[in-house]
Amino acid sequence: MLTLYGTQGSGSAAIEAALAVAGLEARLVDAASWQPSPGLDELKRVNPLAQIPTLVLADGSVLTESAAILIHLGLEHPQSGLLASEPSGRAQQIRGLVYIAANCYAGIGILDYPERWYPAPDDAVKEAMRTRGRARLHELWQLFADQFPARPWLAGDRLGALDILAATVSMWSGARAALAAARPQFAQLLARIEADPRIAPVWARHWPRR
Ligand SMILES: N[C@@H](CCC(=O)N[C@@H](CS)C(=O)NCC(=O)O)C(=O)O
Repeated sequence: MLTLYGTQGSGSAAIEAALAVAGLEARLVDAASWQPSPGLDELKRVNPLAQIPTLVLADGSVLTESAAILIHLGLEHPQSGLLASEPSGRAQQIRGLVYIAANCYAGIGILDYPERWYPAPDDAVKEAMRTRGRARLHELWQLFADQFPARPWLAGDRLGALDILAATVSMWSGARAALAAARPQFAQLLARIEADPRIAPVWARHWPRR
């Protein structure tokens, strides 16, 4: 049995969506570093960073990092279409997954926790980091949209891991509104991904008021 640590509105939505696409089940443990809970105590024992998503595999090994989890699921379940079987397309999908994790997701971590990156920031510093950080994040998304074409999905002829991670990480820090204005076709693609019958129920649980 797989165990997935996560909480509503977080990056664990991406892994829940990927599990749904692959037809896999997991024990879900509600846990997040920002809300004390028995689940958080359990999460800290398997992932000292206490970040979500964290997935514990059937053999007890711990997988962190959204891109790594998605790549693992895609490789383990080739019939899911999470990753392309054709090497050149798959290489671009892995590139896109790492792009989102390394650039966009990491940037959001700085926006959410400026005090981890700047010693005792006062309100002015926090505001300056937030304003410039959001603008930088939106630039990073636009560069992503320009470089990763949908044919008709980011993962090729089937909706896959890259679609799922793009749809998840773009939910935060105003990225969707910025993309709707600057890259409307890409924003429409994100809407199509969310509307997929395997993804829509996951989104309804994580973002019920949209
Ligand atoms: N590098 C990780 C980042 C995961 C991450 O930042 N998750 C957020 C929730 S969406 C988190 O747990 N933040 C809490 C913290 O950093 O204390 C990944 O790609 O999965």
